[in-house]
Amino acid sequence: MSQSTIESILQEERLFSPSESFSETAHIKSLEDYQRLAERAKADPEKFWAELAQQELHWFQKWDTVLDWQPPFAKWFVNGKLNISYNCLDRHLTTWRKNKAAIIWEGEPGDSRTITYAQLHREVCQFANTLKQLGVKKGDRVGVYMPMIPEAAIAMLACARIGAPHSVVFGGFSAEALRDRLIDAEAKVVITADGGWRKDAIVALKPQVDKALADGAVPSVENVVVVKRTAQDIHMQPGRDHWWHDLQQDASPDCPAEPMDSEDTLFILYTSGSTGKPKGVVHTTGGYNLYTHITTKWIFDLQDTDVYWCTADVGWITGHSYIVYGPLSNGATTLMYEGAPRKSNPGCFWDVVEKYGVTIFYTAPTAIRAFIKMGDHLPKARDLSSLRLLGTVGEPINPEAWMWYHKVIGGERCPIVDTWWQTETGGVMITPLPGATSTKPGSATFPFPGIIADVVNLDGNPVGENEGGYLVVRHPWPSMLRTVYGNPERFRRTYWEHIPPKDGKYLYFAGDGARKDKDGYFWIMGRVDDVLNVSGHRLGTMEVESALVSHPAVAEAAVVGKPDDIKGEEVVAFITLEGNYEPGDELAKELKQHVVKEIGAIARPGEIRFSEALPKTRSGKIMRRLLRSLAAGEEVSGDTSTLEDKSVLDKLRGEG
Ligand code: 7RM
Repeated sequence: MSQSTIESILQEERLFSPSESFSETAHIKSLEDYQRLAERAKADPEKFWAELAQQELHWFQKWDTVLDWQPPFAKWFVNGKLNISYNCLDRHLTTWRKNKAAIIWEGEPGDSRTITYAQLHREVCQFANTLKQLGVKKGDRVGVYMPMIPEAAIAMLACARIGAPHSVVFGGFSAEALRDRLIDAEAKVVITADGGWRKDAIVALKPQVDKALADGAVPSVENVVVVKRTAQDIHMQPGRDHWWHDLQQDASPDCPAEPMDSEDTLFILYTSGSTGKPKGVVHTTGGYNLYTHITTKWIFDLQDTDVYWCTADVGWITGHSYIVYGPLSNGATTLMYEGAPRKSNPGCFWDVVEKYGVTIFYTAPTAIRAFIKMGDHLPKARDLSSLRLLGTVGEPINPEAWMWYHKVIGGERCPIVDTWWQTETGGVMITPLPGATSTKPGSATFPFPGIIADVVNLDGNPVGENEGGYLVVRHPWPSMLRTVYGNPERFRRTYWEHIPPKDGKYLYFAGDGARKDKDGYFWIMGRVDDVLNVSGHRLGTMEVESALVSHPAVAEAAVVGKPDDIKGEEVVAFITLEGNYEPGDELAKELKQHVVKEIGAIARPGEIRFSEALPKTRSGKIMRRLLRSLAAGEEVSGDTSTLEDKSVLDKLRGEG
């Protein structure tokens, strides 16, 4: 965050209270209601979660222990048996929701589809049988590399139905990134599409899968299932590749949901950290089902008449928890949109809101900032009066963007829920409850009932009012990650030992900086590690650096984030070259393209700066703090006494 943003946030005093009419019908109606819940949960967390699990979910068999906590390893609802696909589908079929729209899909260009719960159930069962036909068994991992089409949700639910953990890889990731993830997860099958629509163009997905699997690079993959979406020519490898529609045609719609153990893995989702390759975050069945269910219900105040739209991609955790599992578990209507705002159609989001009468809209601050720039005339030309609740996620929202969202999109009548959470937390952790919480622009407000969050120093002691510190969680929660796939030590080190445990008390370290104000409101300041947040997407500086040094011209690379008005942060790479290469625009372009090839377009550096040397400490560590200041065009301040060669700084500034 820039200094000016921090200052404006520190002065933020405005308070927005929920309207009486909103609170009246809300699930959680008042601050007192919230406090009562939070206190009850704090006094006896296990009882609190057990009661909700009993009320809100269908269990084939009840658990015998609510929580088994062997820090840092947690088991929730031990020996309970359930199936999240059953909770998202089957249980609604015996109610009036049978013929309610489960998924409204708005595709590109001009396609659309509405799928009722009964229809979705049938398709999921068929695809579950298809997977079985391909030899997928309980416990086998399935890779999903899809555009934003209903088949992505169908594939996920079908995997869940037979107990095969899915690992969804965002369709914007490159073949190389896909391959790394498929190898790590040892996926047996990959589900993909021929292509997808991205800003008026077709992006090839199947050819990326072919590239990822080439030369037997992922020996575990036996079959590839391909949805025909864009219908361009693609290569189908006999014996390995199958068309979705061919397989579905022969599949029986009868497939009972497999009773899963509460702690059976539901999915693995890769996310960037500050070191090494992306981590496979493991989520299990029971706790994740409960937590995404109840957070969706209370935070978005879901009512049966709502048309709920989360603009994320299913390739991210937000898509998993708040497009697919949370809404469907509640029997809601969830909207899936394949498009994205672009020059040729800058008002497309508002067209979708108007067309379907969207009532709840959940998006990222980066999108809001882009809309501000595109102009108020776009939303103002549409009827947005159906909206009753707005949400944001992915990065801190600056108060200006919050106010614009409130006024121009929400017509000053919609509460805004600024939801803080992570891939690792599975569901939203710090958030307003819209009928209860008075909001302050830029603050995620308070922890969800049952979540004991705090701001501490590196000794684990709480910091003072308005003092910056590290955001932690003090007690396990149902949807917490259970481990890093194949690497429990990394799980322990990264999240639970960063702040050394004292007297057997473990703190979950989120990697974010935060402060609490005089009223106890949480203000999230952003990452404190080497993780960037570019347009709400997490990116490890090391990942981008590894991509860069894999290019023959690059001797050394240091990547930092530079504040950006729209994207939040932009990737800036400082590069030293191998002796026989010359810096120049051509090479800079080539290096940017190289990063796109290695990771994907989301990681493309906005700027490449060539340098003869990088600023390092005497022990050889790159001083990113200095590079960040340089990238932001700020005066390099603070302590430079550990800098090994002071002339490097002058050279980087262009004064050498
Ligand atoms: C859901 C998601 C997680 C990181 C997290 C934060 C940042 C997310 C907010 C936020 C401030 C928010 N998962 N973050 N939400 N920062 N206010 N409301 O984004 O794993 O991809 O990223 O995103 O830094 O650690 S994620």
